[in-house]
Amino acid sequence: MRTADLKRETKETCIRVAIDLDGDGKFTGQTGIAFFDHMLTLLARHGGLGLTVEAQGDLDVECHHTVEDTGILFGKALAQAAGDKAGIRRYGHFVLPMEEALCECALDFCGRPYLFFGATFERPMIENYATEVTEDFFRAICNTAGLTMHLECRRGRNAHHIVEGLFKAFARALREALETDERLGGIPSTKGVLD
Ligand SMILES: [Mn+2]
Repeated sequence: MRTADLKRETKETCIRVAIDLDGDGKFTGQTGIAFFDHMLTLLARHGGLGLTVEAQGDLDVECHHTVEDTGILFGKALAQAAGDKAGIRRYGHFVLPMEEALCECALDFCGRPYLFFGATFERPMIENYATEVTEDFFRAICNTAGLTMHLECRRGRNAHHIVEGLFKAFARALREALETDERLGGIPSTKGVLD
């Protein structure tokens, strides 16, 4: 079973993330940020994940702690559920059109954290979601999951489309990287270990 169920509590947030890498594409839970829930819903759907996120954060301060801490825990859960990564493809790549926005994600589930993030937003807020925390969310995932990732928006106008395109491109690339490929066999590294 490629699953994990983690909880993290600080003075700023209390979050539970449960993940099933071979899940039914369903998201359950809530974060108090409707647009972020919308993103997590499509992350589960396009990532082929079972995903539960129950987050209670200091939204009276702003959304940053809640979104970033969810990323920290999502990344930890991802790493735990993937285990030693035996038999997975390891790499994933997707170029995703979302109307006028074109987003690209290339990732390597190699154990080493790195993020290049290339997207800017004309609109700072989508309701109570600050578009700038999109980078913080994905950076937190890369740091705790040990993902090397290049995530960018080649072009786009509407902030909703750009953020959604980034989440969907990540979801599809992640799904590919997590798929098993028996021809690769064992740990997909000539080094013999992915950490
Ligand atoms: Mn949408």
